[in-house]
Amino acid sequence: MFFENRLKGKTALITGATSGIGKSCAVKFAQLGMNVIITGRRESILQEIKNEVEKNYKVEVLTITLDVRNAAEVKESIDKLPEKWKNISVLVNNAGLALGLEKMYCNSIKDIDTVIDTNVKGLLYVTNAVVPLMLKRDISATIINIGSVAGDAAYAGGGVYCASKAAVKLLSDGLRIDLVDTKIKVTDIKPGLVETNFSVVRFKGDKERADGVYKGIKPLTPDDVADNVVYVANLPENVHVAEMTVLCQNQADGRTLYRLS
Ligand code: NDP
Ligand code: 8X3
Repeated sequence: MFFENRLKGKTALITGATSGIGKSCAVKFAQLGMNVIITGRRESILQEIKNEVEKNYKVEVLTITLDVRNAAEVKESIDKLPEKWKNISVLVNNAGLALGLEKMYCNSIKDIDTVIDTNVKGLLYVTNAVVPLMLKRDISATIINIGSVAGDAAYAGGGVYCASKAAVKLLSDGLRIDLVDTKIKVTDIKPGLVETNFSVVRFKGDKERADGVYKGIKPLTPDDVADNVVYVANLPENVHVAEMTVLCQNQADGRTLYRLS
């Protein structure tokens, strides 16, 4: 290990831990000896991950089945955490999605609501439930929001998703300002293309179309992003990374890619 492990014995809460980046974060935190609260909508998958992680690492895993769009459910789940699980040092706001790639004025209202409610309002609901716990305990803590390079500039058909990730950037900045007199740090991690279930969800189960997104490039893996999440969470108290852009090889920004044929 090339760094001092400052995370052992601490607790992380990760939203959207049933898949992709969130799941990798849970496993990597556990590898470093953190107890993890994993959340998502799919209860059976959360349970499978808990079993796998607890079998492989000497940590405890708590599962919470929740939809981040449901403000009351989020608040109640956090409020009723057993006391020892309320000592959250790291919050990873990761749950999120894109739906479709058609022109913005062709997006269904349902899809627009789902993306904004999950990526923007869900992040706020979870953050607002967890920050008071951190403040009450006066602990050094890190909130890591998973934004995206999609939030830097819009691309065709991505307007709603891009706007939601631009909101993640500004919510991260605003929270960092509001917490400047505390021991809580806020980081917006902005990945480029990561091969997860993201594109399958975006294209509503069309796996062939989803695979096409990553054709001719070597995309990031969820573990690559999780490595950076762990790096940020593990930094010494005095080091505050505001924003981190993580791209794959041959990606220059959210819109510029060089595909090998
Ligand atoms: P996945 O589809 O693999 O994972 C998404 C996760 O979000 C799942 O665990 C899903 O859990 C959860 N989720 C979705 N909606 C909700 C909801 N309403 N309530 C609770 N959990 C929810 O995709 P990724 O791992 O790629 O995505 C993770 C984050 O990374 C997202 O915010 C995405 O925008 C961002 N990102 C992804 C990039 C990529 O190229 N893949 C690049 C940049 C950013 P469940 O279905 O069980 O509820
Ligand atoms: C996900 C990356 O380029 O598909 O945020 O929007 S992209």
